[in-house]
Amino acid sequence: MALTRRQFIKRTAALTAASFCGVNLGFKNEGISHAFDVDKWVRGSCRLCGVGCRVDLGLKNGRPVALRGVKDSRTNFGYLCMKGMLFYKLIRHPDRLTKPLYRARKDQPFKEISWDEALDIAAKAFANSVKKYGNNSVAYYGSGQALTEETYLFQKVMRAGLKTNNVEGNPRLCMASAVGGYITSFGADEPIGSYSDIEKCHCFFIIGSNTAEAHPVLFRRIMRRKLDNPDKVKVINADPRISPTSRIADIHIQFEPGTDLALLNSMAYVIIEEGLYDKDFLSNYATFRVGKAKKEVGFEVYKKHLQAYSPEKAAKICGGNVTPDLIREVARIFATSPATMSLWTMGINQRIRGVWANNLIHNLHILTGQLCKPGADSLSLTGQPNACGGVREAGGLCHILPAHRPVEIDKLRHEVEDLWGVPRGRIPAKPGYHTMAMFQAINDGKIKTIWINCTSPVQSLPNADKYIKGLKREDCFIVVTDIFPTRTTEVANLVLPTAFHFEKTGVYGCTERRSQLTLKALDPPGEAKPEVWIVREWALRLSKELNDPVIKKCVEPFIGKEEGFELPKAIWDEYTQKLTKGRDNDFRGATYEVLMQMPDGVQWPAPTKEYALKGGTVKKFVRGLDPLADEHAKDDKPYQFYGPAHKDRKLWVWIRPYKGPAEAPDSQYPFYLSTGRIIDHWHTSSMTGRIPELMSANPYSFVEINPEDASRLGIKPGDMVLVESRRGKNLLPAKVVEGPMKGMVFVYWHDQHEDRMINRVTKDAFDPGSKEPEFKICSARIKRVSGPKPLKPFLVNSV
Ligand SMILES: Nc1nc2c(c(=O)[nH]1)N[C@H]1C(S)=C(S)[C@@H](COP(=O)(O)OP(=O)(O)OC[C@H]3O[C@@H](n4cnc5c(=O)[nH]c(N)nc54)[C@H](O)[C@@H]3O)O[C@H]1N2
Ligand SMILES: Nc1nc2c(c(=O)[nH]1)N[C@H]1C(S)=C(S)[C@@H](COP(=O)(O)OP(=O)(O)OC[C@H]3O[C@@H](n4cnc5c(=O)[nH]c(N)nc54)[C@H](O)[C@@H]3O)O[C@H]1N2
Ligand code: SF4
Ligand SMILES: [Mo]
Repeated sequence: MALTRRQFIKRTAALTAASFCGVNLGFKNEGISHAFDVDKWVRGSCRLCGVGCRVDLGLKNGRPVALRGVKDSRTNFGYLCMKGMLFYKLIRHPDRLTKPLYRARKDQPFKEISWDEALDIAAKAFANSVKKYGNNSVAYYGSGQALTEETYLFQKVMRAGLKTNNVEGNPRLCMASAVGGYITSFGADEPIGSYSDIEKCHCFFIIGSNTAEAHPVLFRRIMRRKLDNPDKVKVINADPRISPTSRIADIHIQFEPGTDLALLNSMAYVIIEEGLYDKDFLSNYATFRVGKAKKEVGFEVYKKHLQAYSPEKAAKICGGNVTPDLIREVARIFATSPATMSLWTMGINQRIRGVWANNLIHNLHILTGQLCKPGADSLSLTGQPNACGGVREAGGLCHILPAHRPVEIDKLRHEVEDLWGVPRGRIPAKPGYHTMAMFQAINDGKIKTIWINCTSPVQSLPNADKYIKGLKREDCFIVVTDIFPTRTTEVANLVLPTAFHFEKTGVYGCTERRSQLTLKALDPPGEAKPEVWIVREWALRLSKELNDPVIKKCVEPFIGKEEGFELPKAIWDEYTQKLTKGRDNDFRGATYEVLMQMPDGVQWPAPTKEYALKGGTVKKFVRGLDPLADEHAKDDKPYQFYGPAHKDRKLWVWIRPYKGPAEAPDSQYPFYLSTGRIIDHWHTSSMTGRIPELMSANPYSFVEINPEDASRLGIKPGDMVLVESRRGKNLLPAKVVEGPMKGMVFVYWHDQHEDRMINRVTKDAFDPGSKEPEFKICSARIKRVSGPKPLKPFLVNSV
């Protein structure tokens, strides 16, 4: 789909109007601040997406009244999207949880209890499970939205205190495939480059990402780059669905869900066939690999593998609008542009071949040398504000300890035990349950007590009904820490109210290795408490219950610290000064003191204070730009790939064959069902559903259907449609739109109403490597049930 320039500008203008507010181009921050009647501004980060926009919260008589973007921030330059402008309304929201609530049985009503009682109950529940069923009967399930200090402390107490690696979180549903891709392709997690490559990029390859709605401010930067240089800059969008992102694309590649592995291999085929690869880059920095044993093979073997993906063959696999010529064209643009940047999110990660799809994108960058130079990068966009900082870096998944240390490596595990001052052998050598295995273990009665923090798995897990059964078991004790009632508080025994963003201090680390501090601006409502206080107090009681001084030892450095600032600061100091020392995310320079001086935080690695005060590292692995590349240099080459997972210090080009989705359409369930996001809502809508401006824009979810399919099935806009899979069904209003390709429907997953919770329909198959579920593809059938019906928005509003 090639757009004319006029069409392009028209669509872009419409999109801009719809997607943004508070874009104060040309004003100074002082100008903006005068527009609001506030007493003071407190600096922090946006609570919502992984872009990591920098904000100031405005207070008037101690109440939050406004948010503004920070003009000096190199992330958002003062821009904010609508959600980012409005989340301050949650801070004093009347639905906030304000008291600890408890019920011994899930069929009883909750009653209010004191913190003393609540912490005792939580400690006894975990201690009793451990005594009766062993250390693997307890678990923590956390979030890429928890502060780094929170995730770090939870996982420390679980691993070294309770001797279990059952530490997981929602990034498993989200970024796990990207982690797997970075480690296997580059030897180190997280992107090499930064957002600042956008302003130097000539070809944007956006695949499986609806950047316009999911990363709106970043999309704004991409759009401006394109608008300012309409001929010089090309945008290629690859997605089975036309989304608002496609509207700035010169080329939109539309293919059957799951077939992009064939497309990416075919682009590599063209690059090699036409000699568009960078021979010097390859011979200096790359090797070719295959299989589980990561066997090194020659270029010829790789070329032979690609024979199955000639454009003619791949176009047949891909379907949609994919032709051999289209594949050749995009491969040429990708390879020959002065600087190419790939951007992707869940269309790539949430797949049973998510890691492979990531590898195949990296392959294209390695083959063409579109890496490390200005404007070129293979940049996976992170969804949540702290999936990188808190979970990927600080030890929030069952197989990784803080600072990118795999649990299974004895030397690294012992290093952590020594740094924590706990006996060697305290942390088990075996990774714990990954997310899907963890919830299966609850179904099977193996996990008896779980702490769920800052996430709502009842709504966000695939094939949810299957796992809700387990969560409802009376023999599984569930502690939930949240700020609002949710579908998950409905299955809890103990609900603990926590402080929200700006009611506590701590760090978020976004997509581009950038960590930013948010300062406490006001007290939490009622008796809500910061998580770091809750974990410390719980651990002290747990230590007594189990008569185990090592548990106390885990929180000893933090005893007596004031919870609003001193406590998170002490945790951050321990993590950065001790745990990141000598690691690829060495962050000793980024102290609270430094972070407080920076308008937009620091990018790791940043080993010293002086270096951190300059902002940190914009490009990893590049000599002169990355202090660790200089420190670890083994020769005089400009790039030094010192990532801990590749001892050969090379980038790996992978042989990864095409494999389709776990469940493809058939005669009974003839449609592809995919799910995702809308600009105004955040995930389960527990937050955005409570902001009237956002809720009235999208009061309920709907199903997008291609006009051809709709007309064939007699479905008109607004009609009620049954969307059904082998697992469950939803009843949703139809939106007939030139969005999903023919044979595909797309459903938004924010709605909490039981008829519109699409995870009752999705499939829980997952990638064997990353264990990330395939939210993006399953098969379904659709049927018109009635004409339009008035629908009421729904939120769980009590516990
Ligand atoms: N407004 C808003 N923004 C958010 C969030 C939110 O809830 N709301 N959540 C944040 C989080 S945690 C995340 S992870 C990100 C997610 O950000 P995105 O991944 O950009 O958003 P999604 O809507 O989940 O899916 C993106 C696209 O994947 C496409 N897709 C489906 N199947 C395939 C396929 O087989 N191949 C390819 N190439 N593409 C496919 C879909 O058509 C869809 O357009 O958003 C973050 N930002
Ligand atoms: N069908 C489908 N399902 C999906 C996806 C998809 O694309 N399709 N995407 C998946 C992805 S990528 C993700 S990341 C997950 C996200 O799924 P979830 O993490 O389950 O969704 P959220 O609504 O972000 O849940 C965050 C919770 O934290 C609470 N909260 C807010 N602030 C705080 C705080 O300071 N402390 C505490 N303790 N709680 C707080 C909120 O009220 C909310 O209940 O969903 C996954 N599920
Ligand atoms: S783009 Fe993301 S980080 Fe920026 S204001 Fe919007 S939700 Fe917040
Ligand atoms: Mo996510």
